Amino acid sequence: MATTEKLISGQTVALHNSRESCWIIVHGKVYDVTDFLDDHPGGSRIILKYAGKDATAAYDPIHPPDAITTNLTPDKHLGAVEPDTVEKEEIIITAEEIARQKRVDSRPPLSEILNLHDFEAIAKDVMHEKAWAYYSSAADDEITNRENHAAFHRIWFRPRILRDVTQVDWSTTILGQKSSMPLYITATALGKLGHPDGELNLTRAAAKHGIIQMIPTLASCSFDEIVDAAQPGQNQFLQLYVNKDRAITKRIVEHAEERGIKGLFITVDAPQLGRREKDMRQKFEAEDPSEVSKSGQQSGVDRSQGAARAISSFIDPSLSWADLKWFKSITKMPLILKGVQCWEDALEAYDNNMAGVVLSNHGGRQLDFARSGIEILVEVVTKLKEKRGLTFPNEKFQLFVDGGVRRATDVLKAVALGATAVGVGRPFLYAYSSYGADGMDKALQILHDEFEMNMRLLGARSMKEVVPEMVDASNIHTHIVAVPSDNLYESNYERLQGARLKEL
Ligand code: 173
Repeated sequence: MATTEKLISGQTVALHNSRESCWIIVHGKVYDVTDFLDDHPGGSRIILKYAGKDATAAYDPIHPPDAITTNLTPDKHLGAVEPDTVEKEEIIITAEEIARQKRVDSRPPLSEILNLHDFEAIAKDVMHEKAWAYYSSAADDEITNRENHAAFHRIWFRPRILRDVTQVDWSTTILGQKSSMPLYITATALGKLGHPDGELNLTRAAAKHGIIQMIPTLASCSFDEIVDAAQPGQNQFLQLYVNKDRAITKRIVEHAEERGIKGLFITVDAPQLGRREKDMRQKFEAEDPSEVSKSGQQSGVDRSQGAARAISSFIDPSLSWADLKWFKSITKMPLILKGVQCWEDALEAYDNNMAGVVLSNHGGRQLDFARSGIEILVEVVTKLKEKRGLTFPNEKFQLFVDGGVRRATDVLKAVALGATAVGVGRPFLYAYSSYGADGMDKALQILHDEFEMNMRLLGARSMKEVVPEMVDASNIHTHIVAVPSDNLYESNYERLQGARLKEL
């Protein structure tokens, strides 16, 4: 049934530009958000900035397209804006933005990008400052963030020789689904901060390269957009933040199952979001200083908490083991706990009939000094063998690791130690944030090339041949040598100078 939508002129919208009556335009539709102002998780000020105006450009990176329609009752959907009646905002291009554009134009060609670290280096220079701060930030002193990568340096290879490695095959099966590599794209929020196509860059590259994408609860694109963008036969997982309102969670889970999602990864390491100070400082400095009182307190909502904290208040901190039965009752999808950090909880997950666990500290963004996933893997494999006689990799109870992965060798170390696959998050964000879809394509090609070479050099012709005897992880629990330097200390104190020659 065709409905004739009410047309409203841009001039009329512009009259509703105050706290008393606040209308905004998003994707050509007019909404009355007056009563919603104080409920907006990101605070009212940011909405009021766009009162009477088109807010689409600011709205898009932070919200899935349907966030506004699902949060406002139908009576607040006022109609469509009459085309060409909205006064164009004067776009002020700052000196900073001009400088950034120059850096974008100076990117080396993709052919010169040799590894995943290269994307990170370029992304740091070409991304919008806030986007970089959000993606790259981690909790507190960022010790765990660095440890995630450093921990792989404590594992060394014991390659085998003379095995005819003409043919090598690094494909595998993850939760019963084929994958061209023993890795998957893990969930990361707010994909459009880095590129206007957001998570769809990941969906498309995953299709091309035959790997699985985990769709985040807090994607910038809507869940359906991401599923619709998949090719026939392409498999996707879903990461789930459990809502305080379980009816909402139930709807999400049932819908995901209907749409063919092959695994539900329930995030269990974020009952409260960690303090990512780089992100917080960014947002704080971006505020209008005149709004900050002498005590440093701002009026109303505390906006100094960064992007993620602002939109995470729906996550249920009361989630507990007792809830797992309920999840079992509402879905047949394999259930995986994402964010397990010790063998005791891995064992509990196994005893609760989970299909697996992700040994992860959330990219170092939650509890600082949490151990790396790869370190946890070693104790989980040992203890689950001891307590339940399990051997790994194990089809019935799969172990995944994420955090710090930058090379195929990192992945191979995890597989050798018993992981089915590893999750890769930030490196893919950096790949598409710096070079769009082509960057993501290149990142996966680099990994394929690294796998091919490293499988040959290891003497493993298939994933089955990547075995514990191929690695020496005897130092994995030793943190003494790997605690990274203390950034704050080093920037506050000057280095002592040694003896120097007099000026000549
Ligand atoms: O790590 C994150 O930033 C994250 O998981 C998150 C959680 C809630 C809202 C936005 C991001």
